[in-house]
Amino acid sequence: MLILYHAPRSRSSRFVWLLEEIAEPYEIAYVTIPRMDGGGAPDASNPHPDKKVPALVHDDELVTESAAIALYLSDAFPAKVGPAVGEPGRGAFLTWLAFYAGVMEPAITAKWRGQTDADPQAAAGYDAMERRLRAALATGPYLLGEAFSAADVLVSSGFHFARELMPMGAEFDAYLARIAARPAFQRAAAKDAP
Ligand SMILES: N[C@@H](CCC(=O)N[C@@H](CS)C(=O)NCC(=O)O)C(=O)O
Repeated sequence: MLILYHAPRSRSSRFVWLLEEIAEPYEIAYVTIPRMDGGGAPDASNPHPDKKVPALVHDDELVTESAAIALYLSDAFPAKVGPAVGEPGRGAFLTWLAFYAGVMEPAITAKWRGQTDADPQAAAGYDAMERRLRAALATGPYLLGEAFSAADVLVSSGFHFARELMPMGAEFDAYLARIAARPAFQRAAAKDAP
């Protein structure tokens, strides 16, 4: 049994999408979280140790942290959303998952806090992120080339969540259009709608 603990319009939304891409049976357990507007509250039914989302439970195994969940699902359902150990592209796949968590999230947060305007180190971090994304998507169509993967779910979700904080340009617009055309993305968006 695969259960996603999910709060709509949050970091767990992308896992509705990833699970739709995987197309294996899953359940969504809706939980509340504290929201930026002061609404919401931690939910006692959420197994996440910090009551955050996403949290995934698979056959009694709890996985938290978006990059870990993406890798767990990719490995649990081989040949669907990422290369397995020993397959070509595995190195790039792991790199993008870690890049999302270790480079993109901090860079986006720095931009949101206005630190990229005031702190040269924060600005350099953001610029480095932008360069890597631009270079990858100049060849595309996806981060791993022809093959769509869970890395695209994480990386593109940064754009969907806060487009104004992300780099602008034709290669990004084309990438997001390709993503938006995916049936699994559309099914997930409908499920996540208010
Ligand atoms: N690093 C975690 C971050 C999870 C996270 O911060 N989720 C937010 C929703 S977007 C949350 O649950 N916030 C509620 C809280 O902080 O209590 C991940 O990527 O999975």
